[in-house]
Amino acid sequence: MQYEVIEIKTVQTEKEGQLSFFEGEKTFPFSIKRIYYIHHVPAEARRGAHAHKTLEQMLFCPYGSVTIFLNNGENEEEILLDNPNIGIILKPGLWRDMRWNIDNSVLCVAASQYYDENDYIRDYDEYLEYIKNDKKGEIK
Ligand code: T46
Repeated sequence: MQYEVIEIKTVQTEKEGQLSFFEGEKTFPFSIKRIYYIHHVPAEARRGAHAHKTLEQMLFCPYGSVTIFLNNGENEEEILLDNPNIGIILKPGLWRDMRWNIDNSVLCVAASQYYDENDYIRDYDEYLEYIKNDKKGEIK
């Protein structure tokens, strides 16, 4: 499946606590055009239910716990983001859902492109058709 779990560099600081950071193209396989974050979400809420045609993203959860469900039309995998030091890079073409496990968890996303609704596929049957054509090399 087209994703990668990465460890976000983290230092134990002299003052209490830890500090995590990432540095543009040193950390990412793409240059960041947009950052957004999702917050004030109650536990058990689900979001997502879409795929992206070209967008690459890095998701991380600096506070709380969010499960990411990935589906490539054949297999499903789930990744638990409950540690601020862990991120997940999602390649284009993956169907994703997110579930909030704890009230007010924050999901942050660094994205390779500006917001463009035309990049979304929000219908699952349309998604299956899209990846079928993609595999035949008809989409580029
Ligand atoms: C994704 C997951 C992880 C904007 O106006 N600008 C933006 O940059 C974004 C991301 C969204 N929006 C608008 C579009 C919708 O009217 O915000 C509204 C909610 O978006 P959506 O329902 O797509 O939110 P999620 O949480 O289902 O999905 C979001 C991202 O949209 C998506 O790219 O991969 O987080």
